[in-house]
Amino acid sequence: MKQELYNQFIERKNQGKKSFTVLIDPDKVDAAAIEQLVNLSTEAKVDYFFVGGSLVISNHLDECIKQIKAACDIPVILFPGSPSQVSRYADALLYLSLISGRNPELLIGQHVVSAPFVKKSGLEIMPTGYMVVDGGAPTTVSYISNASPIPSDKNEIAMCTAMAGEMLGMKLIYMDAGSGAKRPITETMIEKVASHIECPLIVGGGIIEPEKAYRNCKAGADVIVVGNAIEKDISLIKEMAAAVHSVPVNV
Ligand code: 1GP
Repeated sequence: MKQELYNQFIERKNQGKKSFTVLIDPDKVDAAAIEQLVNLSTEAKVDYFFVGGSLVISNHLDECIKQIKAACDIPVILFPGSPSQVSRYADALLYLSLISGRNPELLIGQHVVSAPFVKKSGLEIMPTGYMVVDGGAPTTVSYISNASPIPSDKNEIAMCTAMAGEMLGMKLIYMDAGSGAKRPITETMIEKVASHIECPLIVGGGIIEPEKAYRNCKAGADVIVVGNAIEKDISLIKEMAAAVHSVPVNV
């Protein structure tokens, strides 16, 4: 199986380099918006695009990705809310298992059904332990997943969940307070999780200030994901990327 992008994640982690990711929800962008996002992201040296959403209603996922790929070299990684969100035009796929929930469909069920189709896509597959943490309001992901999030102050539960995910073979851990969360994940929880796993840690959900992105990285996040805040104010791309990239390398 392909490991190109994953190796880049590991290399960056080993070098102590933090990465900034812009989340693009295909339902919320048209061609003009994609062009603007790509231009600003290239200027700001954004490291990755995640493309996906809990619900993708429109059917222009392929077109959206083709447009991004034609306009820049920033890798496009699918962040699918359902097995239908697979596009062979992307570079890789976060193969998410909702390890914080107890809904067997999202732990393994949907994977079984879509496995031949996913394999055939030829995409680089990144096995990801997906952990939803309570963000202070019901988000689309918590409703759709029909699974309770980890309470925001239960750092030990988060830590044990991430450890179990890694020992089960997950190559990435993604802690998400959900898109548009009122409260992003605390630095104490990030620190607790990061200090007990070796694989790269992705953190997202409700991050609206560059300072918070910076503090999350200092606490141990390797990749910061921002969607909503950028949809509201596109100029944040530059500030967010600069904040994440300004975290000192801990050699
Ligand atoms: C959601 O982690 C992502 O799955 C990003 O969240 O849209 O709140 O930035 P926001």
